[in-house]
Formats: sequence, structure tokens, C-alpha cells
Amino acid sequence: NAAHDVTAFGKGVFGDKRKFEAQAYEGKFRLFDATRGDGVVTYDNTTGTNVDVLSINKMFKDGAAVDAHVNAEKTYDYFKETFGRDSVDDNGQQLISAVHVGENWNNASWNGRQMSYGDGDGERFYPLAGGLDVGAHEMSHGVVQHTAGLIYRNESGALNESYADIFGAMVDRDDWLIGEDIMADGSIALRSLEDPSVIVDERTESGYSPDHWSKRYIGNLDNGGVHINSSINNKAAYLVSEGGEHYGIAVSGVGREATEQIYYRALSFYLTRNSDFSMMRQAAIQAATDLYGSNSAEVQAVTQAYNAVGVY
Ligand code: ASN
Ligand code: ZN
Repeated sequence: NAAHDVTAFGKGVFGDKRKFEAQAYEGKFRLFDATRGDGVVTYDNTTGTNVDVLSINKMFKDGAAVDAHVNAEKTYDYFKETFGRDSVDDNGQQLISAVHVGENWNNASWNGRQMSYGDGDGERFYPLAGGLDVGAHEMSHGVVQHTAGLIYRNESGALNESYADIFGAMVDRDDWLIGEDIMADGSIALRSLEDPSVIVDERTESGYSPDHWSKRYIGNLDNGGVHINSSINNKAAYLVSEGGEHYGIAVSGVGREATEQIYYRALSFYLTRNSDFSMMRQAAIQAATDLYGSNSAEVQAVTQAYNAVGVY
């Protein structure tokens, strides 16, 4: 009666029907998907220890666990199909998620080895596992860790955060917002790549997320503003894809498919642990040159996008 793969079902945090891979295991079923890399596995951390999420039939009842599991599968598939990347380390590393972490915890995180999701307090956030872009953001920190390894402070840290948002917005592709599905307090989202200034961030003195290098945060909070100054690079990535006029500089967008390839190539070939925004500009121009040629619309878009956010 060896463990074997099954297709299972459940409803997510917000009641939508989900289908995913699980495993028949010791007379029950558990959230272990053995079909992707070395596995995608989701645990229940209610007691402070990771335990298997078990079900007596193929219909799983824990919405946060179901969403975390499905979102990890979707993120795995995104990196595999878009870049040929096999999990966060490109060597199949098991994707581990823990749900119900902490007590009404209003956050989610990547600790270098696994995702953790809080249930939110119901006032500010709903269970954070319900956000596909939230899960993709956390797993993308794993990809950054295994590629450029951008150090999590100051400008390199802001680039680390921005990469997590860019891939989050590429996996959850229908908008340029991060966290829109899990806000309980009526606010738009955690971040907007399209227009960072619409998000009120209590950590910045201005209350706004900067959309230009001249507006960057230079204080010590948030590891030197890693979730604040990320918006400068987020806006640049948005402009590369969608185009627009920003502080009087016009950008002709080249679409999401070119944009994700440019940023992934910059991350995996050119950026290093200590890269800053200026090096990001150079890395993206070089990646676009490699992929599309020096006279391409893509190189032009990247150049104009970084001009528009004041990064030279
Ligand atoms: N959710 C946050 C993030 O991924 C957690 C943190 O502040 N490190 O960036
Ligand atoms: Zn992050």
C-alpha cells in the first residue's frame, strides 16, 4: 500500500474550487505533490510545529492549506514553463509551505527554506495564503537567493524586494497589484507596480511609495527601505512592459513576455549580491541586448524606463 499520487480537490480561502496534486498516504490523503521537482508540500503549523495536512477523502477542507498548495504549484509551473527553471534552486528543491503560522499573524515570509503564511487578523488581512501574488512573491525570494543573492538591505535589498514583486505580478498576471486579494481593510493592495504612489505606506515620511529615484527613502527603517524603494524598480519594470509617460519621459512598452525574460536574464547572469539601481539599469540593458539586439525596441524600452525613474 505504497504512497501514490492522486488528483485532489478543495475550496480556497475565498470559497473558489481548486484542483491539485496530492498523495494517498497511510489510508488518508496528504498535501504532497510528488509530480513537480522534489515535491510541493504544504503543512499545518497551528501548533507551532509543521504537521501534514491530512484528509480522509480527496476533498480537502482547509482553505488556507489548499490555496498555499495550489499557489506553490502555479509558481513552480511559472518558473518551469517561462524560464526552464526547476524550482527555486533550479535543482528541484522541495517547495515547502506552512499555513496558520502564528496567532492572527499579518504577514507571510520566506525564511531561506520554506514559505510561512499567517491567517491575518481579519481587520487588516484575510489569510495571506489566499493571495497568489503573495505566495509567488515569497517563492521568488528563493529564486533571488539562488541567483544574484541580492543582500537584503539598502538598494540591493530594494532590488530583492522588487524582483519578488515583479515575479509575483507575472505569476498573478491579471493586474500589476500585489496583495489585492487579501486586504481586509478596504485598501487597494500592498503595492502597485503601475502606480506606487497610490499605496499609502506608513513607514515612509511622505506616506507614499516612491516612483522616482530622487524620492527614495534614505532612513534606517525596513532595512533601509527595502519594501519602499522597491517601488522605484517596480515602476521601471511596469514601464518596460506597458509603456507610458512618466515625469515627461515617454516609454513604448514591449509587453510582459519580453519584460519577464529581460529581468530574469539580468538576475541570473548580471546582478550580484551588492548590485544597486544603477547596476540594475545596466544589467537590464545588457540582458535586453543579448535577447533582442542592441537596436531593439526592448533595449529602447529599458533605457527609457530607467531614465523615467531617474536611474542612470
Ligand atoms: N512579506 C514580507 C516579504 O516577503 C516579509 C518581510 O518583510 N520579510 O518581504
Ligand atoms: Zn518580500
